Amino acid sequence: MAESRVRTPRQRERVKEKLRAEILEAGFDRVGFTDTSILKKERDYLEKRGPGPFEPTDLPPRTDPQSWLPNARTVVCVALSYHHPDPPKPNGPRGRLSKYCRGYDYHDLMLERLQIVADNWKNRFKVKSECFVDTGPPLERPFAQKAGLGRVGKNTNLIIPRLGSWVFLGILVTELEIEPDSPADYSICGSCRLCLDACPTQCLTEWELDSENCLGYLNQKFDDIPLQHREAMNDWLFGCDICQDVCPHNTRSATALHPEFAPLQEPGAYPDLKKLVHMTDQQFELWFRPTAADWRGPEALRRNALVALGNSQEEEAVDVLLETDFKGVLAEHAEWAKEQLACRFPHRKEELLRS
Ligand code: B12
Repeated sequence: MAESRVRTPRQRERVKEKLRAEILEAGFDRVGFTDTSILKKERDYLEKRGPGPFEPTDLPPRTDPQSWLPNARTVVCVALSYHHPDPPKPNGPRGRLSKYCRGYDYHDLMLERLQIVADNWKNRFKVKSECFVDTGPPLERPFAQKAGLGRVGKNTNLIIPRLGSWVFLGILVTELEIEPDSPADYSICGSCRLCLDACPTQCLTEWELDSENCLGYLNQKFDDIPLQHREAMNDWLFGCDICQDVCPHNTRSATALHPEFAPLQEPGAYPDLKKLVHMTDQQFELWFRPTAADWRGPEALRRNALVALGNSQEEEAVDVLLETDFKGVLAEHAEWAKEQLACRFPHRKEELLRS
């Protein structure tokens, strides 16, 4: 391997900085390197806690880079900012997508960029590498912290100086030996508890998230939204940004660095709820397929739109609900929404309860 020819620490540093520059050039905002030792604290924690929803169930590989690639020498962690300011919310009954799924899907985009680096190293250094963006075992946040990219905050998100927590993470594990960076070990949240207090379902305790009660999970799960969380869902259609919106580290974070994550024309940041409840499968394909809000299919979004209608302060929401007959899971959510609106707009109560 090319790296083994490099002898002095200074030379190793120079090679590392050259490689870092190349990876940044491939289309990332931050790059950090760490060794392939097991994350012991996280391994013990996961063993006690078990797997949560949407997490891999095979626990040992999550913290062990050697299991991702035999002969792995280095874990390369990358971050890419997706922050764009909230556009003004148009009038009428509207929902809200969280920032991470308003633009193009980060998975494909980041994997493509990481693969360019992996292919390049394969040709130049004859080394194998594997790439991950939510797509495999790695526990991405703790590895990114160990590679010096930033610190995990009380809201459990990785917070990077000047970028805040509005970043996607990815990992490339490689046979190439690269000098590790120092882990980020500064303190980050102090006594602040804005995120803990702002969460409408109170699913955060310091540095720990109860996923089953996180709106970002509830609006992505199948079947019904538990009754006790429907009001808390407010207008969130997919994901939730509340614990990041209130974070002081995010008030001055870099913005609009990458046009690929700016809200698309459709569905946009605030989808029209009328359009969403009537959305055909073809329209779903057209509007949501390019984004990261597509993976649960159209029915979850229609259901969430009904909950958002029930939480709407706009009287037009009543007309949208009266226009259509809903079936299955949707029918029950439509009934709930009608009851909510009947309380909010008592002069429409009879119409709503008759329908
Ligand atoms: C499953 C998952 C979810 C689940 C569960 C989230 C969670 N907090 O675990 C749900 C659907 C709820 C979710 C929501 C979101 N997600 Co998500 N998610 C994942 C995924 C696929 C796995 C995460 C996982 O394994 N969690 C399990 C817990 C145990 O691990 P962890 O939080 O990563 O690490 C913690 C533990 O190790 C813990 N820990 C370790 N030792 C110890 C010891 C003690 C005593 C304690 C208390 C804790 C502790 O501290 C770590 C930091 O929280 C990752 C991608 C990946 N492969 O890592 C993306 C990922 C974490 N998600 C991401 C994003 C963007 C989001 C959302 C912002 C999307 C949105 N707007 O709705 C929200 C954020 C919610 C939040 N506050 O965390 C990004 C996070 C980027 C960042 N800056 O941190 C990731 C990395 C995807 C990516 N490739 O960019 N997500």
